Amino acid sequence: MPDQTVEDCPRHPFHIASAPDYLPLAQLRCLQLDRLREIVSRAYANVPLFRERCEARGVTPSDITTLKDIETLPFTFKDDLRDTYPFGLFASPMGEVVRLHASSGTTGKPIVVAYTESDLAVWSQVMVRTFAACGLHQGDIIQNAYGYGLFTGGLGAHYGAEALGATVIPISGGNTDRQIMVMRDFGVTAICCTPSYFLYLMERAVELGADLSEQSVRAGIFGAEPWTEAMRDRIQQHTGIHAYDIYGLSEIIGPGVASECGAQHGLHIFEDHFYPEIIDPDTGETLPEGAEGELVLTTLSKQAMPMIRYRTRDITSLITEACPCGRTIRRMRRISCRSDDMFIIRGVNIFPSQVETALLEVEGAQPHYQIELSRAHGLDQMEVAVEVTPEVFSDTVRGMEHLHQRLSDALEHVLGLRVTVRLVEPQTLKRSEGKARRIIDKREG
Ligand code: DLL
Repeated sequence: MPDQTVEDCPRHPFHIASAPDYLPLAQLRCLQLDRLREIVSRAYANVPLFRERCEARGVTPSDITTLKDIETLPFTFKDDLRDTYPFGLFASPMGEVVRLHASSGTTGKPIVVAYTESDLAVWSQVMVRTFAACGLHQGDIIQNAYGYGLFTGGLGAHYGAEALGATVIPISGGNTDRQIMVMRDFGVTAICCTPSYFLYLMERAVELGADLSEQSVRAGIFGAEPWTEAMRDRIQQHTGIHAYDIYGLSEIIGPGVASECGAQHGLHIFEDHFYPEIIDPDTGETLPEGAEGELVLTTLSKQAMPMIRYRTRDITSLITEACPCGRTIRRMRRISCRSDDMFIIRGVNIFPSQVETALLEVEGAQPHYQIELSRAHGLDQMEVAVEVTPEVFSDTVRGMEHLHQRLSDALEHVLGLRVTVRLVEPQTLKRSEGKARRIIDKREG
């Protein structure tokens, strides 16, 4: 193009690392099949548990000749990681493992995950693609408030931000007042943290007179816990930033499995590395594309710890239509819940995200809430504690009663049953610096 001038070139050229997001589908499927065959052979040769399970089913790596053949392979469960703790599923000798992370279980031992040098390179690349999909580029100043340490959030986002060419501030989680000072003084343009921690930052910023809507930050890269569209609306309206949803899990790599793009409608799965299936969580049957079920992921390139058909327990569905952004890799809907988080009250299945959606519809309620489950006389009880705004709190008793009524009605409408609502003063519920703890289950057994 001899006439091309510097002015004609995009200021932030298409990031080369994002190229696999746009592969023609036929090429992508061939790449996936090649990688699948290779990773299955690797796991079969090096991971005794996987080989035994394949043998029990009578399948060998050479039987995998199409992508659909993945359905003949055995699942891997979180308990497999616990049962083989700490290193039982590794497929590389320790001399090739250059990093370990761990995910703290609520009970007992954590699960341990491993990376070779090439795994770390893939991780950085998928994080570059995540940031690029969220509109970030060289020159951005990224405040990384995901926790550093054994949690994958901090270091995963860190190396991705550096590989993007952005400036990363490795502040980690917590120390909220300092976060706000840094955000303002360093001219931060994007922040990475859990959505619940960002809510806390928003609240504290107002108290400190550092309104985020007046600052340079334009994007939030939020993940590691479920959140709702209603929560996104709140965050975007109050701060003017774009709030993007990113998804990942330690067992697969950490953050960098899937990310929203500018369309903010579904998360693109980096499926040249992480092959998705949606199954019926009860029967294990593969569901037709578009149906909601449990996300199962296979790592197509992970060397140190290949995960074949890993049961994530996260509930979602794949979006079948093409995305306006032009990426060809498939999208999944935001994770509505983990199947483990669902609870049953008086025969009704309830997901915490339904509670959040209902609460945020009601003016006067804050996005700070907690669900408490208890058992009285053999019956399960559910109470939702929700903070009210300072205006409502200083209002008349009638005003509070009115809000109480509206919240009870909104919850009944969404959940299909009447639950107890407890209005609490602003700032009484514990704020999270990482993943929020929304449910306190006091039922024994
Ligand atoms: O949370 C990795 C991560 C770090 C993802 C930073 C995004 C950003 P784990 O601690 O192993 O890893 O927790 C994984 O968190 O199975 C989901 O249940 C949940 N989760 C992660 N991202 C989202 C999200 C990291 N965007 C578990 N929406 C997963 C809903 C999410 N749930």
